[in-house]
Amino acid sequence: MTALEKAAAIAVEKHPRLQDKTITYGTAGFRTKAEDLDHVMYRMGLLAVLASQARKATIGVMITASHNPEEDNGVKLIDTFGEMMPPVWEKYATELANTTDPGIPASLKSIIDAEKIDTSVPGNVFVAKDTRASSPSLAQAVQDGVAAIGGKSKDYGLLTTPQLHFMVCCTNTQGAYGIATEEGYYDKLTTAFKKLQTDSETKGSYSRQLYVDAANGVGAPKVKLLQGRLGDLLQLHITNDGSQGKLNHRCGADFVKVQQQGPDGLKVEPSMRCASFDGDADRIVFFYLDKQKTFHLLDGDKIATLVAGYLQELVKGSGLTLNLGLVQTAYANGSSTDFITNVMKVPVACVPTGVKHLHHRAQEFDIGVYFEANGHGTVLFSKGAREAITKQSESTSIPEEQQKLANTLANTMDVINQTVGDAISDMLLVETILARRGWDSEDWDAMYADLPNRQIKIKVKDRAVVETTDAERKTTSPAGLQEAIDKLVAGYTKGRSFVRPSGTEDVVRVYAEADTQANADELAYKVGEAVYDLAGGVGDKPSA
Ligand code: G16
Repeated sequence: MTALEKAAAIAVEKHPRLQDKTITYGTAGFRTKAEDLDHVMYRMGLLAVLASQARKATIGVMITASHNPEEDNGVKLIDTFGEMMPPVWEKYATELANTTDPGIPASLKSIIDAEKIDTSVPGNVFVAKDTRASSPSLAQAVQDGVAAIGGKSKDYGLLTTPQLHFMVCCTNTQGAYGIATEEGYYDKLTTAFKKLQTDSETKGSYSRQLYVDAANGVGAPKVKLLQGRLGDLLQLHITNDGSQGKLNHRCGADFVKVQQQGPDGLKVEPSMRCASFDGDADRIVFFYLDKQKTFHLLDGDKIATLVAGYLQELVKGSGLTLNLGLVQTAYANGSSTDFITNVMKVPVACVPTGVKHLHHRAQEFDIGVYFEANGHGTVLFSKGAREAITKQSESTSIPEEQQKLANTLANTMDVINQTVGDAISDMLLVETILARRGWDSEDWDAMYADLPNRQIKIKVKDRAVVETTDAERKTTSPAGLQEAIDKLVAGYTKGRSFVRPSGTEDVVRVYAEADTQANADELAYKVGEAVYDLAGGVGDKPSA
C-alpha cells in the first residue's frame, strides 16, 4: 500500500466523510458547525504536511472559529512566516476537503505534482486550538492526518491564533523573530513594552487601568498570564474570562463592534477605558462611555489612525525616509479615510475583506499599517525599513534626539506581532501610544468623528448569488441589486452602502453610513430589504 493509499485507509477507518455537503475555504479558512468538520480536519493534517514539504518549513494549523458561536468550529492554515496560505493552497484545501474518501490519494497526488513536492522532505506541523468544547477532538484529527502521511506534529495546546502565527514565524526564522514558546512570546512583547514606558509618572489624562472583555475565549487565560508580567505599568481588569458566560455570546469584539454597545458581564462607568477581544484573540476594539453615558466605539479605524499618526511622527523625528501607508477595507468609516488622506496625508489603499488581502497589500509599503474596522490588524515593517531603523537607533553620528526616537521606533517594532493581527500585541501598542501622548479614550476619539453607521446580516438561500467587484464596494450580481443600492444611497446625505457575502457565516452582510444614526439605520434596513428581495432572502424580512 502506498503512503497516499494508507492515508485514505485511515480516513475511512477513523475520520470518514459522513456527508456530502460542500465546504469552501472562506475568508479565514474552513468554518462551519463543528459536527461537520472531523474529516476536514484530518485532511488538513495531510495537506499541512504537503505544504511543509513544499516549503521545507514548519506550517501551522489553528483550530478555531474565532468570532462565531460556540457550536461552530474551523481551521486556519498558517504559512512559513505567519502569513495566510496563498490562494492556490486554499484551492487545494477546498478540493481535498470535498473529495470522497477513496478520492484522497488522487487529490494528494495532484497537489504533489502541481507543486513538485519532494515527499522525502520531513513534514513539520504546529497545531493549537481555542477553548471550544469541540476543539480537542478536532485537533486530534489534524494530528492523525499529519501522522498518517509521515509528518511530525507539535501540539501547543491552547493558544490564541496570533500566538501560533508567532511560533511558526520564530521557528522558520531560526529564532530571529523570537523564541517559539509562550514564554518567548510574552518576553518579547513585555520587554519592548517596558522599554517604551519611559515616564515613571502617568502623563496627562492617561490611566493605567484597562478593562478587558475576553469574549469567554482563549484570550482570557493568555491575557492573565501577561498581566503578571506587566506589574503596575498596566493594570488589566479581565471580565468574560470563561468562568461563567458563553463564548462570544453578547460579548467580544464582534458583538461590541456590530451592536455598538458594551458586552454583558462588564458594568461600564464613564471613567473606564475598555477593550474587547474576539474568541481567538486576533481582534480588539476599544470603547468607553462619555460623561452623559453615551457609548463610543474605538474600532480598527481608530486604532489604525492612532498607530499611523504615532509611527509617522517617529519616522520623521528619527530622520528616516520611509514610506508609510495604510490599508483598509470597504467597512472603513468614510471619516477615517478622509482624515488619513487629507489631514495625515498618508496614502490609503482599499482591498477586499480578509487579513490575507490586507497583509499582502501592506507589504508594498516600507511601513504598512493595516486594520479592518472590526479590529483585526497589525503593522508590517519591510526588511529595508527594519534595517534602516536598527541602524539609526545605533548611530552615534546623528543628533541625540533623532537617535532616541529611532530607538523608540525599534522598540515599537518589537511590541507589534507582525505576523498577523493580535489582540494582546495591539492592546500593548495602543496603551504605549496613549501613555506617551498622555491621552485617555476621549482624547483619542477626538482625532476625528466617525460617521454614524450600521451593519446588519441578511439570510438568503445561497449567499454565493451575491458577487462583488471594486474591493467589494459594488455588486455585479444579482441583477438590479447595485442599481437599487445606488438609488437608495442617493437619498441620504453622506450616504454610502455596500453588501457582500460573508466568508465565515452563512449570511450576506450589509453596511451603511450616513449623516445621522437614524439615517444610517434606515439606509441599512432599506438596502437589506433589497438584498432580501433580489438575492433570495429566507425567513423574516429585515425590519428596523
Ligand atoms: C475573519 C477574518 C477577517 C474578517 C472576518 C469576517 O475574522 O480573519 O479578516 O474580517 O473573518 O469575515 P466575513 O465578513 O467574510 O465573515 P475572524 O476574527 O472571525 O477570524
